[in-house]
Amino acid sequence: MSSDPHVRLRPIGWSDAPDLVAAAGTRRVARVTGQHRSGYDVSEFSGDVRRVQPPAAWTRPRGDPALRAAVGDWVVLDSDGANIIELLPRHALLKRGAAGEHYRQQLIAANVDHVLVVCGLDADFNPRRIERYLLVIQASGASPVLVLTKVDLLTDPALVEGAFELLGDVRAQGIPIHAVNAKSADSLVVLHQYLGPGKSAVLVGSSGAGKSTLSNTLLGREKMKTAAVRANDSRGRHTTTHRVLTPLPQGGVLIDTPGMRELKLSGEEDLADGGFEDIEALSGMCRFSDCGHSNEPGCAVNAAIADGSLDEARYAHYCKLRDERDAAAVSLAQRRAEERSIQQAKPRRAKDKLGRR
Ligand SMILES: Nc1nc2c(ncn2[C@@H]2O[C@H](COP(=O)(O)OP(=O)(O)OP(=O)(O)O)[C@@H](O)[C@H]2O)c(=O)[nH]1
Ligand SMILES: [Mg+2]
Ligand SMILES: [Zn+2]
Repeated sequence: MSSDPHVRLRPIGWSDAPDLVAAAGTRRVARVTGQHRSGYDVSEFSGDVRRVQPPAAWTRPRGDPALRAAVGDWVVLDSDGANIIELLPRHALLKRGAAGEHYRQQLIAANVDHVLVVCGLDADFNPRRIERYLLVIQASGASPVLVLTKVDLLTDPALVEGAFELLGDVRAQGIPIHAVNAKSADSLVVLHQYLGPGKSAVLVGSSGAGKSTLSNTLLGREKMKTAAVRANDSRGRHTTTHRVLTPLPQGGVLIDTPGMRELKLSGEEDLADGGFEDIEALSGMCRFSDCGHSNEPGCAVNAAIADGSLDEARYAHYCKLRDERDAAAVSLAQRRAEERSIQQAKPRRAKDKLGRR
């Protein structure tokens, strides 16, 4: 037997992070590659897939979803390899607010080093949506990379330049941007710096952006199904329906995800770190500390809009994101308080029952 218990995990992205190694010990470790109603898919080595069952606590409807495994997580299995018994510590977690009446968070991927935001250079191109993605990624602990696909469809190079110009704020944050043809392996060589042994990346973006096409080209085989977008508006058909983690031939892993209709903020985003540092700083320079930036005298925000140093549309977008983040943060706090009171009520209820006997 090998003296290195994690040798088979390295090709599926094991990073030898000290806290992970310490928590795993010599137990049976696997990586979550898929999540289904009937259980989790996990791999103990490259090419392996096994359907396992989660601990009972994870199947209860309430409770913090971040305490359950997501695709990309490392978990400890029981000795038969049939059940997950523990979730190992993670270094990054990408999540969003889930659509629906009640506030919930949805986990997108865990333990990723890079989040590749995939956006087509067709009607999918939308700088405001990209800014929203970057804000959500900022809270994840992973680094964002912007991948603009379908560059081969643009016959005029000026159009590509125009797209880069519209992403000035993104570039100013130092976020890398690559324009690629997702169907060409040569074109994707620029992405190899984010992939490789010990590294994990996830692809996010709207349906039809080319996430699965990109996955297949990097994999060198047609593992993922792809489908043509609608001609009139470049919208995809939600071809990918589950998140899937796949080891790459050059090492490391890539997670493909279903196209997102809407990316709601989770409430944990920091606007200053998420690309709006300048606006947050300006707000601090107004004469009144509680300035609403409407008609107050000495308002630094209005002054910046007036002298053209702050784009009004960008400011409006910032306000929208800030209000959404604040509302989500209130819901998140309420949700956590409810969960705490349920947790605290449990032992009391058990005691009541014992007392009645
Ligand atoms: N010409 C060209 N076509 C591309 C490129 N990337 C993707 N496509 C095409 O765009 C369509 C949608 O690609 P998919 O890979 O299925 O998109 P997706 O992001 O996985 O979509 P969902 O699974 O629905 O979220 C397919 O017809 C691809 O062939 C590209 O860089 N160039
Ligand atoms: Mg897809
Ligand atoms: Zn002000």
